[in-house]
Amino acid sequence: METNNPKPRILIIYTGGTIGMVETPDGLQPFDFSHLMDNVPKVGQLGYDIESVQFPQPIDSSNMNPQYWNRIVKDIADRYEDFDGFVVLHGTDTMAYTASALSFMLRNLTKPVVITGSQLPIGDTREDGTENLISALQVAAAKDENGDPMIQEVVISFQDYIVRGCRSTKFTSTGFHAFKSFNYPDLGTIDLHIEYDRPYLMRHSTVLPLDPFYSMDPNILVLWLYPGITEEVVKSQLATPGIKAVVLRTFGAGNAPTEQWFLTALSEAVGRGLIIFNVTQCLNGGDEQKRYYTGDMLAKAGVISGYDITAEAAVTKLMYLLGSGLSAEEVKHYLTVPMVGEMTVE
Ligand code: ASN
Repeated sequence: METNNPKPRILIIYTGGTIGMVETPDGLQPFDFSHLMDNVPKVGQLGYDIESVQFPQPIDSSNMNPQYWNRIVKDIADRYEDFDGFVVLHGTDTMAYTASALSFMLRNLTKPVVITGSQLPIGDTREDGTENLISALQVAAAKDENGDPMIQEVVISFQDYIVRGCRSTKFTSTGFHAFKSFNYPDLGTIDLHIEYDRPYLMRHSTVLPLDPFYSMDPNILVLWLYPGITEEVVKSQLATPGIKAVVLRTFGAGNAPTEQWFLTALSEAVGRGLIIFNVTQCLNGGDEQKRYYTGDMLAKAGVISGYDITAEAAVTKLMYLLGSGLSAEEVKHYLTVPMVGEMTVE
């Protein structure tokens, strides 16, 4: 894993988002990342070997989808051996979904994949993009005392924090500190120095060849509960044609109404083969399906606990498992097992 080249080699993948925009006579436009040094000359001061690739049409991340994830995965897989680390520049709106998706799709990843973006365009007078980009490059280049990559997983590096990708959530649309990991400690802090919180970093006992995955199955439904939700709404959503799994956004410690029509609708859906995954609406904490009678009723109806998983990781984990050609029983089994550090099972 050590390289003879003393200069860190980093590949930047520019997908779009606010970060890559500059003011032009026609307003804010994405800039050409092959001219990165002209637009962000400070990057040159790092002294790294940097190459970049970009989406032909940079996107607002609200348009992110599994085809675009495939493209990012392919860009990394095709050049995996050529670089020490990868920086993905991405809009903030769906960054936590992409960070979660890539965590599952980049199987056997042992190099840093650092995702960042910004809240203000890099071309604005007052902006957060330059600092986020430089920090992300430094995180992607960091080595430990053995010469191994400090980061060996997908992370989001944003403003003052480095967080595990599959634990991240965008929690403010205006603040510069836009991402948080509510249920897992930060992996590092970015202030005068970049400090890593070693016990929480992903480490691998074996280094296997990267095994990219390209078959995410988007046939899932997110059902958000609220007091007063009607039988018609629940039943019609659970009858959505083609869906194979449901992320059920429940209350508190994984609770839901105990009205008979609701429990019957769920157990009938489970009986038809739908996989129902219980993910709390709370940002912090998680499901304890057995704690309250209301949660226990869900377990009895065949609903699987998501513990403290984020909604972003739940959605992408289901897409990954459903796309893997597993049996329903195998999918249900893997939902209860942390695969890439996405949840804590006591
Ligand atoms: N709408 C933008 C995006 O997600 C927001 C941003 O990047 N700050 O692409």
